[in-house]
Amino acid sequence: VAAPRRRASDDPVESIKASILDHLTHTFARDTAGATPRDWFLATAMSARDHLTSRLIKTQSAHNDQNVRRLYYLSLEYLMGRLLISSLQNAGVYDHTRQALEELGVDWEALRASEDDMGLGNGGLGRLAACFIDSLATLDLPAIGYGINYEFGLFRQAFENGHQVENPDSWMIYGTPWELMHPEYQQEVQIYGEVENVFDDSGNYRPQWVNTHKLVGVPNDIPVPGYGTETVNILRLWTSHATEPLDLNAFNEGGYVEAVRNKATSETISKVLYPNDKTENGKELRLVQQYFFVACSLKDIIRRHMRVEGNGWHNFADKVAVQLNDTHPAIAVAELLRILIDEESLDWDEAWAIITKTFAYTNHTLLPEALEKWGVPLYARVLPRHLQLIYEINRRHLETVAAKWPGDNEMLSTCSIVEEGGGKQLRMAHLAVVGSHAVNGVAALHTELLKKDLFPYFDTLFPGKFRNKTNGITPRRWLLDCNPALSALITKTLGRPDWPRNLDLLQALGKEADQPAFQQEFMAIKRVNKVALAETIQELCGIEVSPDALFDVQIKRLHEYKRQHLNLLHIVALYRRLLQNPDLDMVPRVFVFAAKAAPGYDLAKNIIRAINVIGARINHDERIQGKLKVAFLPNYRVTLAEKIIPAADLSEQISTAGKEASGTGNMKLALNGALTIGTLDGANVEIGEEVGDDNIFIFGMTVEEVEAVRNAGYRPYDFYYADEELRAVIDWIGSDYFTPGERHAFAPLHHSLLDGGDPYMVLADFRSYSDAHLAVDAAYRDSPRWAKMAIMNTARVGKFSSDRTIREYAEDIWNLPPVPVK
Ligand code: 26W
Repeated sequence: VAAPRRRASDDPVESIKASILDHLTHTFARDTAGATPRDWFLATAMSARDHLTSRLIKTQSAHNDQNVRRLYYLSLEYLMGRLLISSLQNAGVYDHTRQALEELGVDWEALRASEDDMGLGNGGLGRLAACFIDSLATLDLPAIGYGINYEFGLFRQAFENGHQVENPDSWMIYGTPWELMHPEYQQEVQIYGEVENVFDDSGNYRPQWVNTHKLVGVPNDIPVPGYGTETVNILRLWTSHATEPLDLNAFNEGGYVEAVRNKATSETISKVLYPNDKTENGKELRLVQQYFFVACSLKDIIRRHMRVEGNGWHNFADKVAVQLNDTHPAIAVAELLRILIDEESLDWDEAWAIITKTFAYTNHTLLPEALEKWGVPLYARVLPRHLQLIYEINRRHLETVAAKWPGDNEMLSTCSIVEEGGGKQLRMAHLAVVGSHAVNGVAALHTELLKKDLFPYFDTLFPGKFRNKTNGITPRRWLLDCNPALSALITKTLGRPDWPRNLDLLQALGKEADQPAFQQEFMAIKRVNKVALAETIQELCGIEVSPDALFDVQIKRLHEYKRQHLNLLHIVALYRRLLQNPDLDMVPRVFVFAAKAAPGYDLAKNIIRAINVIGARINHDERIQGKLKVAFLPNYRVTLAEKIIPAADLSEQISTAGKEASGTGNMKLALNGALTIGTLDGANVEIGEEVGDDNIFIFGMTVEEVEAVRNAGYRPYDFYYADEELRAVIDWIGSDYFTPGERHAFAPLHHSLLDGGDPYMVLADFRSYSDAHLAVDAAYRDSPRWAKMAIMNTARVGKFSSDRTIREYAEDIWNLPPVPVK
């Protein structure tokens, strides 16, 4: 039945009902009888959006009217996940909307399942950006996130015969209700072309960037509401278009396909997210993506500033702070310099002062292969003027280096932005460090290693530039929204509902950790969440698991350094122990994996296959009486994480010490009452400090030990021969036992562990890891002890709220005061 136009109602539930029905009818032309869950989702999302847009307008006018200082977050990735629940929660209409839908007879679960994830990121870095913009809005900080509106997000993963297969993620094929397109703010930018050496009348060098290719960026804005506040910031994502939709000459000559070629090429830029979180060095389209979004964003920032300030370069850096999320947007340093010098005719020193006051840079990795470098010939073709400017930045930078270390040529080449030898390459991290006033690592240990190993001389050259900002996660999505039962228990126990804005309040749960009644409530919720996950495992993997088993979870991108293969070795060792002693007294375990491998990363894909195939064999072996199960859930993404994390007992954070910059999944799992088994790496160190040694299982070599063993010449065979069980496990995996008729199926894995030199020292840490698991087993048998440990984890990880992280950035790096709205 068609609804009448919406009428205002005093009853919030009635007015939400009216709003949803109104959108169903007048926005989507559906009646209630024929509406699919997706129609209901769209109508509900539009109704939520109505709440947000009026607040968005109010927020933006407040910021504009007061001409406030703003933070601009530049990131090539935003891993947002679904937006419905968080939008409703942050708009403060979640309960009323649920009730409205119930009264309308709509199936809520089906409705929410019909929203596709907004998966515009690879992993930790992209999800961190999403948590940060949530915190920025919640803390009333004036901020805009800039990025790319990829038509295809991270690929969808399926398994065929245990192999990963990738499918395109066409998440917006039927449109998305959250984006507001703003063609009036489109920006034209240029790329390619060449530099003409022109001199003006006074003989000054005035280079001209000519014969360029023009592109148009059209912004799509996503509203970003804070929780428990009026602020609604925006996430502005650029879509690329051609300046001319059609080449009329070609068209008139009958070249129909030729006529739209330029359009198709231009639109390719925002087509697809690169699925690699290691390296895309050398990929031209990736460089074009970076420049396109940086150039559009800077133009937009300058437009906003000049609208108020006229020709106000003098106070640009007072009003504008730009954070570079890794080096992916580091070309912004050269682009702003080009604008200031070539277009605005500022002199070098003035321009450089503005730049270094404006930019700050966050480093997210120490892995050498993940550090961005671009070949000079590619740069010369795509961004010829920027290359000149980078050379000049480098010339001046090397003057300071030479002044500090006179006569030291080695130091010059170490510190240079341009790497000589082989083909010349631009080191984007060096450009970002030189062009920024602050550089930060993402965990205490990571920042120390950054100063010591990655940029040793820069810390001496620029004292005080390097800071730590330990990562955090938003407690809204990662507790309030994903674990409603635990959230309700917390609100009841604390006697106040505002803990999602002040996560340190959870400390008070510590007082209940010894209380049997509280322990039972806490663990009963965990069990309900495990039952739900068990159903999902049945649905997605066809594996039956018992919610009484210990749920042992490793969920993250698949990478050698994260050592999913160490976990696998332990599983195979347990399997072997059970076969040799079927009565072995052990706590039944369900090993849960979820991970995507970069499509070109063969070893990572081989590890996925090994876990799938060996897991299947274990799952079907009746001799072990269901004591071991292995489930690799396909298509890991934010939505799946929200399902797994509340159900986890044990959190695997087992990277080789010194390799994981921070980790953020470790924080999400601990917050939801999972205990960590982990190395002293990344933020694990700080999690251990917060929860206490009794409430975490630490194993393995420290950074110093890793270094010492490597310097002494690490030989995996030493460990292989010294440990009978380890040797048997590796030999077993290397045989065709698990893949009858298919020999050497896991040869890449087997090779990596032994003849390949075991670069991440899996063998060296195996025994210590296995022992830590025995301690886990013992702790889990003692249910009150385990419950207490789990509660202590939830109670003591308040530090890892991204609100704390963002407050530190705002105070220490951005100098950004909050601006309350109304
Ligand atoms: C395409 C090249 C590329 C290279 C590196 C893409 C993405 C990257 C990122 C640096 C990879 C990444 O996500 N790093 C992770 O960042 C998280 C947030 O700070 C940390 O918690 C993780 O430890 C770190 O691996």
